[in-house]
Amino acid sequence: MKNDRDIIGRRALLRGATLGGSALILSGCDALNESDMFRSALRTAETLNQVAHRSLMDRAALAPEFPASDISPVFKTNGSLTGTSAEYLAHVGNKFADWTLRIDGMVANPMDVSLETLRAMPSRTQITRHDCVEGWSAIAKWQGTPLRLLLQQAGLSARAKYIVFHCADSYGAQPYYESIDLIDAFHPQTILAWGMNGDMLPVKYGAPVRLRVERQLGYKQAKYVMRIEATDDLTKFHGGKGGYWEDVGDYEWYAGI
Ligand SMILES: Nc1nc2c(c(=O)[nH]1)N[C@H]1C(S)=C(S)[C@@H](COP(=O)(O)O)O[C@H]1N2
Ligand SMILES: [Mo]
Repeated sequence: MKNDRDIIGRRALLRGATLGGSALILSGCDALNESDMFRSALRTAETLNQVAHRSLMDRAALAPEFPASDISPVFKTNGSLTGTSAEYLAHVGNKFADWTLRIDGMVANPMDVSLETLRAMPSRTQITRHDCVEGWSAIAKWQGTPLRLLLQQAGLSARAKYIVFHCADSYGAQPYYESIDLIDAFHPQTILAWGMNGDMLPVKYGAPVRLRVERQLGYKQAKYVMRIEATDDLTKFHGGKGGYWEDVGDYEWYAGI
């Protein structure tokens, strides 16, 4: 291939001879590349690639974490303050002793995981800021099981695209639910939190487990998670937009911050 440069050189020279000196600045090495349209399409594709790459890198970035001194003395609550299903209320009465988290859908091994098992798994602790679209923020320390560990144990199907979180509360008439894509599902800060500020997660904050998906807004942080379902199609759930507020309030499905 050492001749390429010579060939290009000769072509450019030939062009130079017929089109004038300006043709010499073309660095094309084949007929296609000599077309302006092709070259500008290539440039666009390159830019798009860079944008895609940059946004993927951005999706992988960590949310800021804070020192313990920044933990908010009062953490506001919003939405449901308890699960509402009869099953959930029975679990509260029983201190979640025989509560289990269902993991199913597009997985090889559907599982029911007890709170004790969840708490015995490797966990992550993070002090992060929760941002609600209604205009308030609060910082808390969350401890929980990385979602990716559960998905790996359950044998997530290669065809799955989204993870749906089914909650134990209805807010108004509709059951609360949320969903995320696999980038967020495998993000290191995406945990099923069972601890808050060093204590067991209180009921008003979503006991026994809530989702923390730290790169997104408050309404994605599903409380009272009872079931995690892997799927390739969000349109089949409830209003079809992938979450309670997405369906009811026309909120964005991807609520990145
Ligand atoms: N199951 C469930 N999860 C939910 C909600 C809810 O009503 N039900 N509200 C959401 C909204 S809008 C916010 S801001 C946060 C509030 O969490 P907090 O009560 O712990 O502050 O939970 C989110 N997750
Ligand atoms: Mo919110």
